[in-house]
Amino acid sequence: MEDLATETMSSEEIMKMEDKYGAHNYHPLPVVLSRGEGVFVWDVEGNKYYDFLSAYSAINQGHGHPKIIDAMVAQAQKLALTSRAFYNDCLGEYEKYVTEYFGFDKVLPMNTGAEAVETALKLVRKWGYTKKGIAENQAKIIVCENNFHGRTITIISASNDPEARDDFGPFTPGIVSIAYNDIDALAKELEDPNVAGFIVEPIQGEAGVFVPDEGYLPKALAMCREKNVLFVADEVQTGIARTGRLLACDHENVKPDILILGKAISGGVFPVSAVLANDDIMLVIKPGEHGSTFGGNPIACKVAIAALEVVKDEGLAAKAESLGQLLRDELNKIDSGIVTLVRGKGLLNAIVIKPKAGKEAWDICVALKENGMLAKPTHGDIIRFSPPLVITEEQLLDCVDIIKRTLAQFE
Ligand code: IF1
Repeated sequence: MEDLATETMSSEEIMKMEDKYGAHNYHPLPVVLSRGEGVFVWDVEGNKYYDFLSAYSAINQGHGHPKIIDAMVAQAQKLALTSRAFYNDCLGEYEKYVTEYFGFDKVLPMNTGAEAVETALKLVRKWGYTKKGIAENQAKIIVCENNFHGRTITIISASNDPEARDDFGPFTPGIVSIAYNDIDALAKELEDPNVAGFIVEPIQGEAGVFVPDEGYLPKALAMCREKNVLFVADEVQTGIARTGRLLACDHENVKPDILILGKAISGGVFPVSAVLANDDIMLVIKPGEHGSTFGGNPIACKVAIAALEVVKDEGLAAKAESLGQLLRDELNKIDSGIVTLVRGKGLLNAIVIKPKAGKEAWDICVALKENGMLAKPTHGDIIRFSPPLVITEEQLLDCVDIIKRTLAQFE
């Protein structure tokens, strides 16, 4: 077996090794990271970068937060996994903590965002049949166009993105897609008595940080309540203080029937996701009807408690609110012929790029990397800017300067 030690391998060699041995299901930016601390990451050659992606808002608390790492290491050395075949001394403590933290009766612990979304979809259907009285196998769930809820077969059945769907059919039935931010489209579909739930991202991240009109979410919630349809908020990306409030739904005091969390609920150090709901919904799932090997494992429980404590202790929601406003103000001052739009909420932001001389968002991200900052394009012409929420004002302004200098290279 050839020596696979990567300590002395170059970025180039490591990228080649991944290409040879790994599935080609991603097209990463050409940078090989080996260390992270706070808002910074370093590549194998020792180059330092600002992380302006935060693993798609999973690292809101910054890389290697000591409180979270210590919680993970301590529990790992004690008891890592029991499965749910037995009780353990971490899960109940975590369940109490997280349900009180977000204001719901119960939590169903899972691992990835997609698993939590699938869990929510199963809850909606089961509630539809056993509580709303929908006829067997007739339950419908309303989703929004240009959504991103994960990559399982049922979730891509709800997607209108050809890249997500092509050649993965046949698809799960019972899903109706409507335009995002279109309250009339929702009203029309809610006339169908077989609708059990409406799942929505309070801000559509992957679509390019689409913030819906003021009032859209509260109206949607009211209409769902009137039609006895469950309102499900997918806050996997927008939750955990990212948009300037603990939850993006909090901006307009929208309390979903089912709340889906993931990513930064663990500070990005361990896969943790969660579905929260009150008893009248959560208790429709009986013992043995749903779960997962690692769901609610002791390490996940301790890591999530620590990660959520950091959010409160360090006032990360307020920081995201003020620094996000500063970032948008500064980006809007940049006089650039290739930036057509700046949008976002809190520290979930994006710029829309008008390709010029054959250069597009990808080329700008490669240039940003050369200038010491990592960001990733989405859908060709959008660059997402979502640094860890622990970034300081000075560091943020330094990043604005990097963005300015980089954009100037393409004028
Ligand atoms: C990748 C996108 C973002 C999510 C929402 C559920 C999930 C996600 C709102 C599923 C996950 C991640 C997946 C990640 C890239 C990233 C992403 F570009 F894919 F669309 F953030 F916008 N709901 N989003 O954003 O959670 O199963 O991944 O834990 O697939 O590379 P997951």
